[in-house]
Amino acid sequence: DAYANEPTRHKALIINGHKPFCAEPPSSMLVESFITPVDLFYVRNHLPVPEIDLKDYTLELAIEGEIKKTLDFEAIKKYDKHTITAAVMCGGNRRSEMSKVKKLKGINWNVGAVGNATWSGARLCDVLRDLGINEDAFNHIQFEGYDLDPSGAPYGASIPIAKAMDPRADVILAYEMNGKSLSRDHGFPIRVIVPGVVGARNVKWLNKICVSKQESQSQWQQGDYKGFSPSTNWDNVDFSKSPAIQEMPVISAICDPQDSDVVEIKNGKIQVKGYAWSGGGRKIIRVDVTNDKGKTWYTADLVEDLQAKQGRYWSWSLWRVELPVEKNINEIEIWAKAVDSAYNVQPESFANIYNIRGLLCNAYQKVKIQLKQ
Ligand code: MTE
Ligand code: MO
Repeated sequence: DAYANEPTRHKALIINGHKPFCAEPPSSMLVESFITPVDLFYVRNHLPVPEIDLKDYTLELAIEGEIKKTLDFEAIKKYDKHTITAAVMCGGNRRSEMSKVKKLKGINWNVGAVGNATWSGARLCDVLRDLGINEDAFNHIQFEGYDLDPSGAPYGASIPIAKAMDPRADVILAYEMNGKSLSRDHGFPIRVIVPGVVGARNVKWLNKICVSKQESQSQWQQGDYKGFSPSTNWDNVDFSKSPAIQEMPVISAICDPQDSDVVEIKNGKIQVKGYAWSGGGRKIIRVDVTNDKGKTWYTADLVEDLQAKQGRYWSWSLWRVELPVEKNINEIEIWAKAVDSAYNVQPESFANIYNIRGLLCNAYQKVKIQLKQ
């Protein structure tokens, strides 16, 4: 059994898949802290967790498949240490809401396939600069993990070379998460953090970096993690016609209360909490919340990364708002929508963004709750 040696996990995690292991924290715990504790950070594995001994660890650097250099762990640590705070979000986060529109394929994530952490490591641009490549002669930087499928093929993904080479894009080869060595589930000893980009490109257990004219040819870059029209189905889908997801769109979620919770009214108000995030370093500038289907919108208070620089807002924002509720009403529906620094707004309904893989699930969240007078 390739899964015989998996790490132990926090008991509070809600398990969406055992082999490979996929799990998310309960939504109310998710918004308790701006920095997500490592053991409550969602886990999305596609394959068994590899067992890596630090003294045997190597990272290969290749150009068009030809290995140019091999770094051990110490060699990576010699590079300047760079620390960022960044959210990582699965492309399928909130899929369970989209699946109510129509059947789709994918893990049934609630709102918890996201976490916010500090990551420290070497900048990818520093490591690549030492390879002495001509940036204009290539297009993509491919990554491979140590985790292998039954045929021996590794997990793989790629990002555009411009993102990889830009020092302000903050792409790092991370060896620390929240100030400690990476845990096995989150990529020990080294993973790539590509802030502002879909989780799938943040390759864990990094084994190889390849500079190439081409994107990664892996299943996860070519035949998955792509968006389609709501009318595309499994009979007419052509994966070669859609670009691989990189930067994520603006999204928010209501985490506390959750659908069908019973909530106590205090001084005529209820408290609502959640998170909001956008890809590409775009800051969340506002979160609007309504409890009368959009007749009245209340602006939430934000907790945000005050150190982040413009265009490099990789962290999520937490938000909270007190909503006034009328007397003698037993049930209300709460909606939330976020606005990012490019004034991108979330779409209202899932019906018009439905796609067969259940990705990019960023419609307004709508939760119905019961009120206790
Ligand atoms: N890297 C490897 N090597 N293997 C994987 O299965 N899953 C990807 C990405 N990197 C994956 C990987 C996906 S789809 C996501 S959403 C994130 O890792 C999840 O990161 P986490 O488990 O640390 O939260
Ligand atoms: Mo993912």
